[in-house]
Amino acid sequence: MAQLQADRDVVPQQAFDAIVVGAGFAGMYMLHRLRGLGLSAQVIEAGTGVGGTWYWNRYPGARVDIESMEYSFSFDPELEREWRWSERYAPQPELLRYANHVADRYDLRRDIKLETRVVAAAFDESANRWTVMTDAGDSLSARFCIMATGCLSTPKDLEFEGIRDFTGPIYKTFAWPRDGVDFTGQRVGIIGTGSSGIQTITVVAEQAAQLTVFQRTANYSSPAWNGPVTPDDYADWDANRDAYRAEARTQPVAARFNMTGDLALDATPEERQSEFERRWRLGGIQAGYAYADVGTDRAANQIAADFFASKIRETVHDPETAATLTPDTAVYPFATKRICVDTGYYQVFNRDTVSLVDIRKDPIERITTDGISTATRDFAFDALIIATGFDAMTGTLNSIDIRGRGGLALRDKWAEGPRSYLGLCVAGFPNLFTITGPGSPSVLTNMIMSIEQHVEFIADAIAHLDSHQLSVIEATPKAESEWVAHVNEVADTTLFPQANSWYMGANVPGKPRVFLPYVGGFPLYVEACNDIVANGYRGFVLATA
Ligand code: NA7
Repeated sequence: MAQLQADRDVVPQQAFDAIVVGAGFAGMYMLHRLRGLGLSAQVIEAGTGVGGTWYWNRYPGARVDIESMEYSFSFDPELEREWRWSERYAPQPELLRYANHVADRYDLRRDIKLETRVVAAAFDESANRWTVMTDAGDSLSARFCIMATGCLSTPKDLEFEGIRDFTGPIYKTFAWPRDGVDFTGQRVGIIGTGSSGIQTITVVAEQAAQLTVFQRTANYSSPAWNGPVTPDDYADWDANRDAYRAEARTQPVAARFNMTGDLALDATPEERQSEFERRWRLGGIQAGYAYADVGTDRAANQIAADFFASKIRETVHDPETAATLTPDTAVYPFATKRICVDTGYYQVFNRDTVSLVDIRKDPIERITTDGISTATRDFAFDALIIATGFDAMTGTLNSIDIRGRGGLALRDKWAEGPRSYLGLCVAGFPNLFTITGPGSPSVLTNMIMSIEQHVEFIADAIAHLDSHQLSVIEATPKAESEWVAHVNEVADTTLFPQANSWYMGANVPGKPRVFLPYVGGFPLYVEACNDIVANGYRGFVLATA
């Protein structure tokens, strides 16, 4: 804080109504809504372009795991009509083009400062303003500070001994070379079999002379059955758009997964098999959402796990490889780690050029000058790929020195895990908002729908303040505590806490083991937000300067 004050004395401040951190979908829509209120806003973005997740994650095979027509903005029917997705699950380059289209269409770029990272933000209690510092040495002042920093934007540290010794190239899925990489003829090793790893593996396996996959935990993955969006698909979408969007909002995941509430344990084995098969053929993560009790009841969960295991056995020719690729429900229950969506993942392991190493049985000891040494073997590679995931949901917020009342650091307040009201506001941090923050449905939903709902909540809250001559909104400690208790209570009714997942913060050594998103589902969450607003922003203190 002292440093901030000192810097503020020397650098003239630029003043805005709001500063938005991040120019992904959340930051861009936030800017658009703030402008709609007639407010001045500055977006600050570390990348050289807009797009957030889809700007950074350029690895081969990267694509969205919710159907693109649903994973796109709904706030402007004109935007929807003029943009046409080429594939059911759009690849990263197309998603990035969409982000750029949005930036151009709404003339957003003039208020987005690129290649600039926010390093600190402090609330000045005497002025009721935020001072935001960037790595370029700029000091900006605003009434509101809005974090649109994404849920998966800070990669995990590279945890391997000897990683600097490797003499060949090391490619990270979250920071892939812009011009791509050609692995033709190369011996390639890849560590990590989450979504990023799985999508990368399916593409690199087609090029590499030899691909070795180092798997710590087997993941569930289901086929996308990706393909072109046909004129008929669009005719249907255009005719039913409003109904489809409304239907998505009734679903816990905010996408049209047709979750019925039926229980696996109430169905006969034949009924279950037929329902799982039907959803498997629909593609994407639909099969994971066949029955409501899969996420809460161990026996129901095992039934779903067995169905997925049978699909792996059907696909992978070598029984030992199939067994290694099959998740063990004693390690984590089905779907308590995010189910991946793939295009030919398990089939890859039928290639002579692809091999699988189970590093639970044969742990990686170190990276060497020319490859990887496990407990029993030395592997030589021309290139390594790291796909070991992110410090999810809190990593980016904690990497910024955010100070609230009395100079309290957010990272200190969150030392035992994040505390937030609705995943949107933090007690002691007035006029700070976190879009899809911890404690909100966020990553358990169609992110774009959740982003829209948060942005609209924030814009409405600011408009409410302004129209009532108020200047400060702050969550009360009581409302925050009750929300945190509710988030945990709901999580504890599910099997989620039993997994060492990034949802639990358990993928990062030393990170508090807390379930990060809100698992109550999108409709219940929206109802809670609307009820809070209808009751005069219950749980918030609204005040004049
Ligand atoms: P994930 O899903 O966190 O996957 C990371 C993978 O890397 C996973 O298989 C991890 O195994 C593995 N991992 C992580 N650290 C290590 C170490 N130290 N040694 C070996 N293996 C390791 O990240 P992704 O980027 O793939 O996907 C993140 C989300 O982005 C995804 O869920 C979608 O929402 C999009 P583990 O399971 O921890 O044993």
